[in-house]
Amino acid sequence: MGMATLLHTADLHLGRMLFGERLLDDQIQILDGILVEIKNRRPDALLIAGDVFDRSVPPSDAVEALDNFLVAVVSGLKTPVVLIPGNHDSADRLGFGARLSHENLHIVSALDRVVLPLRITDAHGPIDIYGLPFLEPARVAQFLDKPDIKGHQDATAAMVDTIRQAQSTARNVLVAHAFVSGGKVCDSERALSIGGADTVDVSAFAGFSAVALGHLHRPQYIGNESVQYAGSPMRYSTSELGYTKSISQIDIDGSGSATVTRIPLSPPRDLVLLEGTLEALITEDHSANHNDFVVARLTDKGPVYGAMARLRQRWPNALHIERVYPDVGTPTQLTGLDHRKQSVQALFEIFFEDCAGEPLSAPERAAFLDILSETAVTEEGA
Ligand SMILES: [Mn+2]
Repeated sequence: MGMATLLHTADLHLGRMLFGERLLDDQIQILDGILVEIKNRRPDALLIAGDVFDRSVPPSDAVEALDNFLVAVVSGLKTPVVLIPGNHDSADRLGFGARLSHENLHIVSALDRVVLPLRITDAHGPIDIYGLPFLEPARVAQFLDKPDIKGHQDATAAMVDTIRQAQSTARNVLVAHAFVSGGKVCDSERALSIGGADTVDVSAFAGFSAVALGHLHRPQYIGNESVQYAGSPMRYSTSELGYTKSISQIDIDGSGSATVTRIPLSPPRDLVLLEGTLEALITEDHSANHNDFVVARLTDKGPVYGAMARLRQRWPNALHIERVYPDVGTPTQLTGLDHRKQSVQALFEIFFEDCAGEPLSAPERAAFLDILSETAVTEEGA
């Protein structure tokens, strides 16, 4: 007993849109859910590991949402917060007021502040929590005056070294935003660098009681429990289905070893993928909730008229429709066949069968010939 408890979240992406839909109201409800967990669990600190906003210049209502949340946590619940920028954030903008931070709001956005920890104390003594903002290797090279620093691996190893040199207590925690080798990616993370290696080996983080990471949107451990991603609190793409979103509770004992518990979050509207014909999606039973964000993968053949309007009668928050086209293999080879000697109808029948995976039906052929004869008349008249 007498352990220190930290709550860890990341990748809030406040202000994000999903298929054109604003998510901020849902994000605010998620933040309210996190507040409830803080109220119930009384952690020694809340760690927010970057990608607080979705864009470097966030919309003003997203800024207001973060402001309200921080006031509720820091002033309302008297819980200290450690906050770092991720690759989606502007470090300079997120660092507004950072130098005025007191012990209860600890924003680490500038490189010269990484050596300044937030200190918490439990029955066994102090624990220092360091923040490492998302690193631009070129800025780190300049800051440390080490021009040989090129990639994320070098930059991270060098900055963590400066933290190690500053350490003054046995138990230390690091909050960082990085792509650690071996992590599982999804579609809603933005690459950290164009070309070049953007991953960091987990060994760069050795020696901390716990490393609270942001960047990857799926909650996951890297190697062992002490190095882990909390994941995003909401699904931001259809590549993030099939598991529960959560925040992490990190408990640190007197010897400095960490145990992690995932606390599930329930989104007000979940993102679901439904596959079937439009008729089946509208009429049959589905496990999705009426208000969920639905991405429909339609298996209908041929055109479907007014699909979104009809889908929204059953699923008012349907966001997007995808079409599944049959896998028809390789196209018919016209080798040995002089296309100039083929009739338009014969060529179209080959084309249609290649696309649709089945030959023209009699009514389809009749419709095609109707259109063809109209076109021929128009062309002669031109
Ligand atoms: Mn992110």
